Amino acid sequence: MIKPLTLALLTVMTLPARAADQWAQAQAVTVVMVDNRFQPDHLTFQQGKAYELRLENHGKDMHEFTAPAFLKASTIRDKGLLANGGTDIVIQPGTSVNIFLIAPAKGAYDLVCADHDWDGMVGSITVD
Ligand SMILES: [Cu+2]
Repeated sequence: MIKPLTLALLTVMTLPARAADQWAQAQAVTVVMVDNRFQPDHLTFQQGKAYELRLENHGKDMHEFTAPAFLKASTIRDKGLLANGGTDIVIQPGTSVNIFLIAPAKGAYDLVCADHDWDGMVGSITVD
């Protein structure tokens, strides 16, 4: 028979491994940013699933993945990659940012580039 303390220890030791597993199994999703568009401009995620979101800026201008509601509701592994109070991710020209996240509750979320929404650099996110 396993004593309660042993069981508790086993649980504590198992949790970090399971979290690591979750990130290791993250599905890659790539968004390319050009001047001034998201490609693709619509993203679909599944609630509770882990993703590695790769944001590549192929443009000459800085672009931002501005999705306040989506980013705030998601579980973000590397919160240090978030800018402007957690509302967006800044991608300098010719660089990329990889961010691991777990998709939040089902729904529709806005996506824009805060610098170029005036030029139609907008998109959308759906979580199923
Ligand atoms: Cu932009």
